[in-house]
Amino acid sequence: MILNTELEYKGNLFPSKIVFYKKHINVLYFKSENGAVLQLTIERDSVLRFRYSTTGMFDKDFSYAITIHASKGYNHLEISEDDEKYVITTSKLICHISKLDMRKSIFDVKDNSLICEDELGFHWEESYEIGGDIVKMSLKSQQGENYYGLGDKPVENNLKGKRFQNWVTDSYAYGRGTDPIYKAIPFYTAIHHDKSYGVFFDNTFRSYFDFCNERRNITSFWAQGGEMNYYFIYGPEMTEVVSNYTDLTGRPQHIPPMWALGFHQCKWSYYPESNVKEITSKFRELQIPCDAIYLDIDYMEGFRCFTWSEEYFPDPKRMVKELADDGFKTIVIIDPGIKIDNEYNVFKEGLEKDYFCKRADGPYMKGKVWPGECYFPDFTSPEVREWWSELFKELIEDIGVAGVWNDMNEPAVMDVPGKSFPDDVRHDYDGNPCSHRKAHNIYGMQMARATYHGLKKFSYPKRPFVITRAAYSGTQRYTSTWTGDNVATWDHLSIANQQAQRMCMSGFSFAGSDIGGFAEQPSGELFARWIQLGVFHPFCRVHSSGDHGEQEPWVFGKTVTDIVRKFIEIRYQLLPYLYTTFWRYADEGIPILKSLVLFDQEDPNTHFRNDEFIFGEKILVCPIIEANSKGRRMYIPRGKWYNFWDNSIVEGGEEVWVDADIDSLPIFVKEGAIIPKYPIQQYVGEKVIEQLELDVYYKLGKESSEVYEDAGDGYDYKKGRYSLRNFNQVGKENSLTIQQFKSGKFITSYNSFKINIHGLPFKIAKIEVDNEEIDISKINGVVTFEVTKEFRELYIIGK
Ligand code: MIG
Repeated sequence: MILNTELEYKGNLFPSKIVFYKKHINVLYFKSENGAVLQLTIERDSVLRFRYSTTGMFDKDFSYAITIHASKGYNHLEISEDDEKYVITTSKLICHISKLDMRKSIFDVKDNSLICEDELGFHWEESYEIGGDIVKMSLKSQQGENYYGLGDKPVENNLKGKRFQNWVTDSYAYGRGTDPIYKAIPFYTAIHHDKSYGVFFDNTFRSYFDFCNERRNITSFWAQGGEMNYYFIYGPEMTEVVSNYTDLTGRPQHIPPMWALGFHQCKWSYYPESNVKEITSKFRELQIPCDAIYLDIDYMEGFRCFTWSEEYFPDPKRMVKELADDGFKTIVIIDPGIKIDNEYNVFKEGLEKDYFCKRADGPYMKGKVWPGECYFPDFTSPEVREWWSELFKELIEDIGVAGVWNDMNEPAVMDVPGKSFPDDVRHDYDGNPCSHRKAHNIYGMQMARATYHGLKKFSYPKRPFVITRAAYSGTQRYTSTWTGDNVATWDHLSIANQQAQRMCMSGFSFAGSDIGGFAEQPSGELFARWIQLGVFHPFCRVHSSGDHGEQEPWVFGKTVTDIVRKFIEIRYQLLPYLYTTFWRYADEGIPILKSLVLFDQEDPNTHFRNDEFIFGEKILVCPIIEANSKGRRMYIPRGKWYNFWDNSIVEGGEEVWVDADIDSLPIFVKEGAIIPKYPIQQYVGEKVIEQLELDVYYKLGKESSEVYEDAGDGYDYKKGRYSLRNFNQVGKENSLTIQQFKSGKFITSYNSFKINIHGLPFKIAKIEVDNEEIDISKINGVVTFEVTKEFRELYIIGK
């Protein structure tokens, strides 16, 4: 008779000595005497994949995170061995694998410096609770090592000393430190001795990361099932690590339509139609730029997806058209729960075709969400995704909705302790049938993916726009995201800043927070400060739960309205700059926001900074996150910076006080930058751009800048119809030269630039454009003149 009710703890098991080795092109196999196998794949010179089996057998190799477009191949691969170890050398790395116990260490090939080494290395625990192995990895933390990344964790940038869990969770009114929340992005970057590497643990089970929390000098990660399967990604620049991670897990499949980078207004909920129109008209009346208006769950008939409430929205097609005529895109919410209702087509079809998730013992997975009792499509089946994508036909093609908002896709279920499906629910997992334990973290991602494909199909030839709440690594290929149900508090303003930076650092740049806070109501001051931060986030939307009053830009009085307008106008002026930055992100995986550690990792001060960040490549922003502030202290990264407001120059490398009363914000421009600006528009496309403004910030020395433009929508840019301008600025004591190199076949609507030169240290004798002299004028110390957009060399000569 078994009386023991405690689970027996069997302790850790380890690979023993290596008794077998074989190589197949770029895949190496090492087998231990006790049957463990390490499969090491050389993905690239700087990317190694470590995959371990405790039984000698591997699962079918399948991942939702890794894109088929990931680059493969290396320049150099050499394998040697001595009595103690195998030595694998690429053009970037050297990896030692100990013959005694399979433990490994990785070095930089350039100087033989140690980058990362196993502590216990791979080990596992046979758990009777889960009826299988908990797979574990532990690494030594090097002296001065710090850690970043992990998606949406609402904590300070630097993760050292903390422990986290990855399990996608609906987290209404989460707070600082709440863990886990909506996303599972098991990727971190590390830095020590000026060198950075990253770890992507591609395991979708509930997983954990411990950064020197449990043990002072040990970083470990483990998962409650699946394989120990991770990618080691080397830099040495942290931006390269992030960019290599997005090479593996993908980048946005296209640039968003430019309007999606405008300002969005949302609330739970705007209805009926007259209310929607009231809101949109008010934006136009008050001349506050806005491109998108959202319909939350109340637009539907009894929360049935793909239906419209006849009472509130009797003629959606007409309404959407009228909104579009006024420059507004309509975006509607779609949740995963399908109401159990035999009169409802989507439900009937899903049932007939057997598309809903089932419990392990047979019946459908039934859960309560907004529509009441629901079944949930199994988005991990390709056939279901295809069906789902077709459901968008009417909404997009016929009614004219421009974007879809996927919510509750953790999946969230009401009135149950785990707030989600039970573990036993079955999933197809693209032909690798499994339980919810494995599919939970990617469920929302697969829903967003199916939604994206629907929109892509039916928006054609326009670009789709999708936003999702739940995500796993790789979701950035399909959609944008927001940080979920935050709260209208000052601390949440700071959390929003951290989360946006962290998402960018984690390869998912198209992110933003509910500006002003979702739960509770902000003061006018908090709202203004949040807008000031939000306009510098890749995704910029005001949203609130609506049960604590209004949250439109004008409800806090005239002063706040004016501040909000002023900052949204700055965003619209900077659209070509943001668009260029987005293009770089989509093309090369360069994060749109850069925490200071990403910007200048060699300056150890940056390893501990939280508030300041770089917007794009050249603009330094630091939000005001306390009430009653007239300014704040902030760290200015090394180099010279122009104060955006008055052109005064500060020398970085230290903390300084910066004035920023309620209508201002610390913003600085890197010297040498050329910042492109559009005129203020009430929405993207309101005006034909007749001139591009270029703000040139003089630098003694060289600096280059880029301006990327295309039609702002559609796919012609993929066929070369884009315009990429490369500007090289060379400043000398008595002259300034700007050279332009242009590529791409897109012809911009404007013919000239308006050039504003800031900070010129000499008096101008003459200006030559491609060797012809031109006239100049001077406004407030800023030298302003016009030149043709075709110029190749601009030469400013001092007296
Ligand atoms: O249970 O659709 O995070 O943005 O407004 C709440 C209503 C469901 C949660 C989302 C929020 C949205 C709300 N949703």
